[in-house]
This record gives sequence, structure tokens and C-alpha cells, in this order.
Amino acid sequence: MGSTNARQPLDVLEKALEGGITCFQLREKGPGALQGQEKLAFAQSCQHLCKQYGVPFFVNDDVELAIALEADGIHVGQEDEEARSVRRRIGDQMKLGVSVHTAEEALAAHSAGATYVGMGPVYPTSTKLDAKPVSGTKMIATVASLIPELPIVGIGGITATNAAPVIHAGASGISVISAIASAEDPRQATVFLKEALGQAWIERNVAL
Ligand code: 3NM
Repeated sequence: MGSTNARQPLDVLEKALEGGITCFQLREKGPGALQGQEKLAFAQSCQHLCKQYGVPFFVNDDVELAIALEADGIHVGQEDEEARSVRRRIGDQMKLGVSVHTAEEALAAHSAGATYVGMGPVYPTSTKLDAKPVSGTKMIATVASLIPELPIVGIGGITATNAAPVIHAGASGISVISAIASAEDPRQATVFLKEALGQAWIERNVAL
């Protein structure tokens, strides 16, 4: 992450919102992550900004925080709290995202009440230190044909130049960190990503 941007995460978020992101997920973990009241205050600031732009605000992993803030959604990985138990705690209204890596995990997430699944890392990434081996787009295509009603979001190393195959494989969307947060101009980077996605959707619909 560029050092200037890293010091100003709210500024990056605002630029991303200006550029047209359609969802934001707060993933405050790893070395130096905010804790307790500081994390709460930062999450509230992010949520407030997202509300101004009418963009859904998701919390990664921290179910209590998501419930306390009445977030639009919570996202959990296979190592976090079990999806079925999270769904019980959050009720029917809040959206639930689950990271999956296999068809079996996707089926389990679907039956546990996941709103969507995240699949990755599609491409090499240095952002998530404990990421699984690169999966490419094949597993996305498998899960998309197995459970067509379950939206898939691709993640991991995705940029404007390599996003198209993720959509072509059957993903409904993409999730990025560095493509926006490390960009010289996060607003413009978001615009480029959206253009690439728009083009990929046209190609996918033409191919149908
Ligand atoms: N989860 P970037 S990969 C947060 O594979 C995260 O589940 C992944 O960051 C997974 O866009 C990843 O900078 C990092 O590659 C995504």
C-alpha cells in the first residue's frame, strides 16, 4: 500500500466512493490493526461515509461489531465463526458473505444462509499473508454452474487488466484492495475497474 494512502484510509475510501464502488468491506486485521474503541470509531466513520454515498457497509469477521453498527453485511472466512451460527446471530436481514475455496464449502455456505460467496485468491496477491494457493477462475466456473442462484465475488490480485476472466467465469463481481488502495489516484482506479467490469459484462452477455 502506498505510504501516503496507508495513512489516510478514510481519504482512500472517499475517493473510491466518488469513483463508484458499489460495496465496502471493513477488514481491520493483521499487525497494527485498530482495536476496541479506536476500531469502533474508525468503523463508524467508514459507515457514515458509505451512507452518504448510499453504498452498503460490510464488516469482515467481527460479528459483534457488525451487529452493534447494524452493518449492511458481515463477511466470514472458513477459519472464522461458522456461517450457520453467524446467520443465527444476525437474523434474516443482514447480508452474509462467506469465503470458500471448494464446491463443498460453497454448498455448505449456501445452505447455511450465505448471501454470496467470496472466492480466491484468483491471482497472486501479497495483501493477505495467509492466503490459500492461487485458484484461478476454474473453481468460480464450477461453483457458478453448480449453484447458479448464489452470487460469487472473486478476490485476490484483481486489477482492471485481469478482471474480465473473473466475470466471464461466472462471478457477479470482484473485490479488491490494492487495485484501489495502492493506486496513485484511487478515484480514477475505481473508474477504470468499473469500465473493465462493464466491458466484461457485455462480453459475457454476448457469449450467452
Ligand atoms: N482474501 P488484493 S485474497 C482479503 O483469497 C483477501 O480469500 C483473499 O487483496 C482470499 O486485491 C485477499 O490487494 C487480498 O490482492 C485481496
